[in-house]
Amino acid sequence: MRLLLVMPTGLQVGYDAYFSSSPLGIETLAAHVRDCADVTLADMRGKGHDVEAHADQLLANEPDMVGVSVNSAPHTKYTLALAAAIKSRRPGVRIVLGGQQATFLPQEMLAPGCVDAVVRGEGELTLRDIVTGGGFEGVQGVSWRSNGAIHDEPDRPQIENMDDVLPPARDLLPDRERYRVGKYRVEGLETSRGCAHHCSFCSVRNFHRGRWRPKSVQRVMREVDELLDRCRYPKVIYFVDDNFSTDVRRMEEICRAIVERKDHDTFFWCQARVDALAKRPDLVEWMGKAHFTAVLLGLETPVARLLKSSGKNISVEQTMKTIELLHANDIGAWGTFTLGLPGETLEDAEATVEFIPATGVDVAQITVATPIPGSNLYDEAKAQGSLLETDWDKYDFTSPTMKGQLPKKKLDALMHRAYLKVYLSGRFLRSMFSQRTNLQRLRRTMFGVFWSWIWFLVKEQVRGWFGMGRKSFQPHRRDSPAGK
Ligand code: B12
Ligand code: SF4
Repeated sequence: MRLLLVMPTGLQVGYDAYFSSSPLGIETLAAHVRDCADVTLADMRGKGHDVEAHADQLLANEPDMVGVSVNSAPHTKYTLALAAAIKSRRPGVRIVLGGQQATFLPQEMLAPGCVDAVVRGEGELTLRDIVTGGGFEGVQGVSWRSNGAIHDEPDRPQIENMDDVLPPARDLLPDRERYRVGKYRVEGLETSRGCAHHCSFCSVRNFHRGRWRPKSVQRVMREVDELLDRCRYPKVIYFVDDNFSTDVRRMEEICRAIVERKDHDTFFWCQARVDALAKRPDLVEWMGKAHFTAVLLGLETPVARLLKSSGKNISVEQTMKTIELLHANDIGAWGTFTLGLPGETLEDAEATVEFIPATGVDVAQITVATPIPGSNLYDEAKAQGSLLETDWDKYDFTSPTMKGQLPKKKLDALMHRAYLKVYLSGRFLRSMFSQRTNLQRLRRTMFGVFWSWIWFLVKEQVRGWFGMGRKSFQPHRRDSPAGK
């Protein structure tokens, strides 16, 4: 079987322009089926939005099956339009979707009739069963469509031993130079799956059924070594785990193991929680020694009421303490902040905007609370009838999508004010002239990213004036796809 796995693009004002990490999902899936299928990978991010041209390009190798990773809301409409374009050219090609967004919306993905199956949850074993068995019927974890009817097979048990997950087939996407943040080459590495916390706006907990499953330290280090030795020294290894600090003892072991690998000049990034780091100065010291240079922290808002109601359950004290510890070890703090949480008043939003520069973060990323499928926020907003938007292209994480959120113009103004305060501050500007520390280098990189974002906004504005604003993908409806 010729299997093509695709990472789609989306319309969001998002990362694609400045932070593109390799598509670990399809690379990992490929590793699990390459012995029983002829697998190729295609990463469509940053390649425009012409689905018709993309369909021609993707069909050039004559695949029998196309699998698309619908990991985030803004990929949805592009993917469905691409599926329709593929089916109109080659009705016999089977199309399978997977990823976070597809998992929680199988009916919506299958209803238009261009997609044959959705793989729910992690896909390694399910895709292998599909490829070796040649069909969808009876395969655990699949929702599939036949003659207009949708069938949901039972859930598949999760992989128990995470060491059984094979390293991603990075060799199938040989152009690694394109995976970078600013000027740095990036390689993603997954050391665990899931998170035990309950943040209302996050889908990770439900996707991984409330469990956190780690790979062993030895297994993680084998992959680190492979990247350091064989992948021409990525400048940044980004541990993509949603919460790398779930088990702080394991985290320290990984840091110690990295310190033992002296012969490299790679930086490490991860995502962690401030309640875990604030009480472990010794661990943050190990992180510094291991050359961690950025830690992504969900800081959200300083408003205690909202931190509680969103289930984040951290405190401003933990935030300030963690950033102080990180800075003391020359590690950058990448703060993500949220406007528009349910119950937020204008005063609360203003407080968040003031808080962002006051934290001293080295990267600020502000999003508007968005009810993504799989999150409690989505279920509640749906139950309360407070979803404003059903167009997935509007789920761009900078726009209001729920009743009660501030209008787009006001949210934009608040975000821009905070960004300007952070990125035009004295410490950022000073980092332009000195590049001695990791903090200065990170700020300099992010300053460049900030300007590419400003440039993007200016271009959008100008396109808007000339009526050339972003177009939404048109929904495609085919009640009975050929070949069914
Ligand atoms: C690393 C990461 C990124 C990286 C790289 C993204 C990438 N696509 O590789 C960066 C920083 C660039 C990024 C950006 C964004 N991200 Co992101 N990201 C993640 C993160 C933390 C890990 C993804 C990962 O590599 N996992 C490891 C691999 C092995 O797992 P996987 O991709 O899930 O694939 C498995 C299954 O999903 C399934 N599967 C996936 N695809 C397919 C396809 C087929 C055919 C099959 C059968 C199975 C299958 O099988 C795979 C193996 O088990 C996830 C959270 C998470 N835990 O998934 C968020 C997450 C996917 N991102 C999210 C968001 C919102 C974004 C942004 C939109 C943020 C923004 N404001 O712009 C952008 C989108 C940019 C883009 N075009 O991708 C959300 C999506 C929620 C949603 N429903 O919309 C998530 C779920 C985090 C969250 N809960 O908020 N992201
Ligand atoms: S936002 Fe982070 S801490 Fe909260 S549930 Fe999601 S992964 Fe866990």
